[in-house]
Amino acid sequence: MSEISDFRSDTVTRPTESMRRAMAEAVVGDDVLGDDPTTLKLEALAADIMGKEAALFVPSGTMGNAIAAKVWTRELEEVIVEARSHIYNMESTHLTFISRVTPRPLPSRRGAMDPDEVETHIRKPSVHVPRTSLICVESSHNNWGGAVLPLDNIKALRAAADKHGIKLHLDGARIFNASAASGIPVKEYAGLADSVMFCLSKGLSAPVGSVLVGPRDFIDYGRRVRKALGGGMRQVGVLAAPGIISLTEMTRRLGEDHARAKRLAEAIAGLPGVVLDPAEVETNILIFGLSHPRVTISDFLAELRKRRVLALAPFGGIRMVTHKDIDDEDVDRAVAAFKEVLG
Ligand code: TLP
Repeated sequence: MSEISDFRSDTVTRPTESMRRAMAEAVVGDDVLGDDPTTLKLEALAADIMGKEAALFVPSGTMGNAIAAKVWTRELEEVIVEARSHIYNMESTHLTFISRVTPRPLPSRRGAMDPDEVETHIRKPSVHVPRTSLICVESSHNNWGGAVLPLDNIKALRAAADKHGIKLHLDGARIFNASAASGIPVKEYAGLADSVMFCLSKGLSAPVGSVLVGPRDFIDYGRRVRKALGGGMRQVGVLAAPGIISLTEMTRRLGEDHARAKRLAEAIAGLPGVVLDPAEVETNILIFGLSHPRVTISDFLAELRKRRVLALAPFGGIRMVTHKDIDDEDVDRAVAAFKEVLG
């Protein structure tokens, strides 16, 4: 058990010992000049795992999504996003700020937008209306409590995109969690999208970094956009090295995090005030309501903190995330704290 049981996010994971060793020993060069061997190795590995032509190592998931949107769209265009998606809500409006396109948020069933509804919102350009050029999906879906998008839903959205000649981008920050939960290889998800962004620095425990994958010309132009955004990095092999370990060693342990999230959900679901259906916990994220006669959400988070349990409430619901640095005792500590505070 850690000193503090930090359930705020899987972004809090610390690099493993082998990652720290790999960082110290990484062979490096100037990646802006294209000769950092460790970064080239990470990008080749990522492209191969996802079944795409090329990959680009980026400092953050936000930058990866921002580059994808920028490359796939032009001004006077529109992008279909899911209403609770990270791209729409939590990335500081880069769609308008960088790509200068209009987001068109659509409702969904746990992240899965209705393909017919999506199709009715794909707009042909006219002097009055923008052209829709991109659909963005997210899996696993952060703000839908780690929900995994059904493969059939992505297939139907792919078909709609093809029918109208537009692109499909997958925010796969946690695509390895989706894959671990569904048993569907990441390559199969990636094969349905034109581009995928996935994060190394969440459940996969690398200290920094995400990867954008897609066709060669998309990545070539994306590399220029990354530079323009100030994301060209020099001896960045020291950060790519732990990313390689994320992909070769850390993906296979995600099921453990999912099992702990489930156990936590089952233990707290019946407690006074907790509004949670454990059946909806598919991966490593729990989001639940609190409706208690005495305890408000902010009091509750403060009481948890006193008991060395950290959680967040980003959109009114309480969010708890399991990850490598949460073990069974951390879960027990959290459950005990819940029982004490909620009575
Ligand atoms: N999400 C963060 C916070 O919600 C900001 C987290 O702690 O989970 N896509 C998805 C689905 C994400 O959850 C995140 C990060 C990102 C993109 C952006 O990644 P970063 O933080 O690397 O820019």
